[in-house]
Amino acid sequence: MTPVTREFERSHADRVNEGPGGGVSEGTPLGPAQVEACVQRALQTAPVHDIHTHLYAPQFGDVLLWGIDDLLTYHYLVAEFFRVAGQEITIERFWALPKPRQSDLVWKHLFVERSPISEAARGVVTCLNKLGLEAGDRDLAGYRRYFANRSLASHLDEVLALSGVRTIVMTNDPFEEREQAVWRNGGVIDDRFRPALRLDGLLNDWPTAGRLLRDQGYAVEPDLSGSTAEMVRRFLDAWIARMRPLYLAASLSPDFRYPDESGLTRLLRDCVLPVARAHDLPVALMIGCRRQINPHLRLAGDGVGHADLATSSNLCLAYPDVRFLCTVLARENQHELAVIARKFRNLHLFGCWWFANTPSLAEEITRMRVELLGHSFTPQHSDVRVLDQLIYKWSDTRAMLARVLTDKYAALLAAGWPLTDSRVVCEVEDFLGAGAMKFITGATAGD
Ligand code: RAT
Ligand code: ZN
Repeated sequence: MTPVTREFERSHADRVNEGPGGGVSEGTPLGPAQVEACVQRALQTAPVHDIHTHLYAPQFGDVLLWGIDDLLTYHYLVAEFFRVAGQEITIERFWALPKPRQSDLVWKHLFVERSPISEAARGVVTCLNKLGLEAGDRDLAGYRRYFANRSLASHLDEVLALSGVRTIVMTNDPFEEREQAVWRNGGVIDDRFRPALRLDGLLNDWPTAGRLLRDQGYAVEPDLSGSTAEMVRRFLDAWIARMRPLYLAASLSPDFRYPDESGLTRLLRDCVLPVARAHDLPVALMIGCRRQINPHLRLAGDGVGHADLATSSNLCLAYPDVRFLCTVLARENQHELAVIARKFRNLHLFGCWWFANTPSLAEEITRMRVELLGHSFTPQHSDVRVLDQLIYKWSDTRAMLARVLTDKYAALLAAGWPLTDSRVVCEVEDFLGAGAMKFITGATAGD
C-alpha cells in the first residue's frame, strides 16, 4: 500500500471509528432544524483535495500563475472581453500586448464599463474581497501593488487557508520544457502538490509527439508500426518513475471513439492501458472539448461537443482492472455518464468541467448525480489556472453543495432515517475530494 493510500484510509477510519474502546461512534443525532448548520459546518471544516488543476508547486517558478494580472487574463475572461471590446482593439493586437496592458483592457471593459456579472468575472470580485482588497474600489493599481509586495510562499499559504484546500493535483505534461528542470532535479518537494501525468500531447498529436520521442532516442514510427508501442510504454514507464503521478490523464474530443481503427485507439490499447494496469494507476478521461473552434482566440478558442459515451462504457467493460476517472463537458452528456457510472465500479465520475462549472449547471448536475449515485462520485474539481482562483471556485462549490446536501439530508430525515453530525462530516469530506483520493489510490472501488 502506498503512503498516500494509508493517509486516506486513516482519515476515514479516524472519523468513523473513534468511539470509546475503539467502537463505532455515530456522533450527535440531528433534528430537521440542525441539518443546514451541520452541513455548513462540515463544508467549512473539511479539507479539499482538488483533483484537477493547472497549478504548480512554487519550484516550477513562473509556470505557477498568481496575482491580479493573471486573474484578469484568465482565458475564460479573455473570451468574454473580445465579445464586448468592439472596435477598440483587434484580436491580433491584443495578443501582441504585454500581459499588464491586456489586463488593463479586460479590467476596463468587464469591470469598469459594465458590472462583472458573469461567473468568471464575479470570481475576480470574490477573490479580491476575500483577500481583503475591496473590489468595489476598482483600484487596479492598488491591487497590483498589493500582489507585488507579497511573497509567493506566504501568499500560497494564505490562499490555501482561505480556500480550505489541502491537496492540489497538477497537470504535468512530459513534453513541457518549462517543467523539465524540476523533474530532472528530483521532482516536487512540496507535498501539498501532487503530479498527474497528462497525455494530450501523446494521444492527440502523434506526429509531434513521435518527433519528440525520436529526438529523445525512442525508435518510434510515424505509422505506429514496429517497436513503437514498446517504445511508448518505455517512455511512459520512465515518466511514471520520475514523476510518480497520481493518475494518467487526457482530454479528448467529442469524436473520440474506442475501439476504432485510429492511432488513438492503438496508443490507448497498446500503450496507455497496459502501463496504467502495470503501475496500478487510474486513467482520467476528460471528454467533449472541441479544440480551437476559433484559433484566433488561442487558449480561449476551445469549444464543446456532444460525445458518444459508448466509448466510456466500452473501456470500463474491456478493462475491469483499470480504474477510470471521467468527466464530460457537454451538459447533454451528464445524465448518460451518471447512468454509465452506476454500471461500472471501476468508473469514478468527477467534476463539473469548465463550461459546465457555472452555478446553475453545477447545481443541476450535482443534484442529479446524488440522486443516481449517492456518494460514489466527486462533485467538483477547480480546474484553476491562477492560484487565487481557488478562493472563489471553492467558495462557490461549498455554497452549491450546502444547498444540495441540505436538501438531500433533510429529505432523508423526513423519510425517517436517523442522521448524526459525525456521519455528515465524514460524507462531506468524501465529497470534497477524500473519496476521489481513495478511488485514485486504490483504497476503494475497482477490482
Ligand atoms: O478549464 C480550462 O482551463 C481548460 O482550458 C482546460 O485546461 C481543461 O480544463 C483541460 O484540462 O483540458
Ligand atoms: Zn483542466
